[in-house]
Amino acid sequence: MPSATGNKRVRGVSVFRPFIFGSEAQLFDPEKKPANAPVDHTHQWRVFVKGINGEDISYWLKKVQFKLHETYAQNVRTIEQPPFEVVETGWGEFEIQIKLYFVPESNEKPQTLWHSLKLHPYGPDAEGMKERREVVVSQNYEEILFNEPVEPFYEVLTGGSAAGQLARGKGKNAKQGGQGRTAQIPLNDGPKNAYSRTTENKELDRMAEATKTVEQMIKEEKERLVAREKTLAELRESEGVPATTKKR
Ligand code: SLL
Repeated sequence: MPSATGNKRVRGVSVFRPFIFGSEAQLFDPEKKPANAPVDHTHQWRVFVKGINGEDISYWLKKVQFKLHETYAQNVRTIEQPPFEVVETGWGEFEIQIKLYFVPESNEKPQTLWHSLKLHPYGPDAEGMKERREVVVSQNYEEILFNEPVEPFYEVLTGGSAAGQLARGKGKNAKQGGQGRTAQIPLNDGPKNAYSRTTENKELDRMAEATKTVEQMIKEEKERLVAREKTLAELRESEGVPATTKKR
């Protein structure tokens, strides 16, 4: 059904939004097995869809439907607000269907992802990890690309400002995305982002320092000039030359 909020697309623009989806699982602590867990269950797990560094993604993601294995009662779980996750217990691994529903302004169809729930440690130290009952994390970084979003959604994505346009330029195939809703750079720098508000502030401090130095130099130069003019005036006076020459 077409959205009532507007269908005009922003031509030549793609906006992407990053997110993480995956699971975390842990073998029950033999002493602390949840009382309500069925006897054959061995693990506690969680499947989720979330923003990067805890970023709220609910401004573009409206709800998430997780489809669990049929062995689960009410195996279709719809989560309408963050955290978009299902916490469960179980004994076996299976494929989870994750369906992303976007906010109504988007006029976008839902998109489906698949995640393999991992309960058992894998990799070179699998045995050691099992021994230590380490949390088994299996997650993926993903980016959703909205090609030529409808205008109201574009507004939502970019925080209602044209600032997003500055991120990577406007025009055909321009891609926008990143941490926030605008082109604002991240707070701190890291291995993946050399530019942050911290580095920007440092740069501003350096510029303020440099400005101060330059102002001091100008002040000193002016003082020298005044002193020279004074000397010149004195010389002229001693030679009987008028200190100032009137323009005619
Ligand atoms: C397997 N193909 O055989 C998979 C199926 C099913 C997992 C795994 C608990 C269900 C319940 C549960 O862990 N199901 O008892 O509610 O490994």
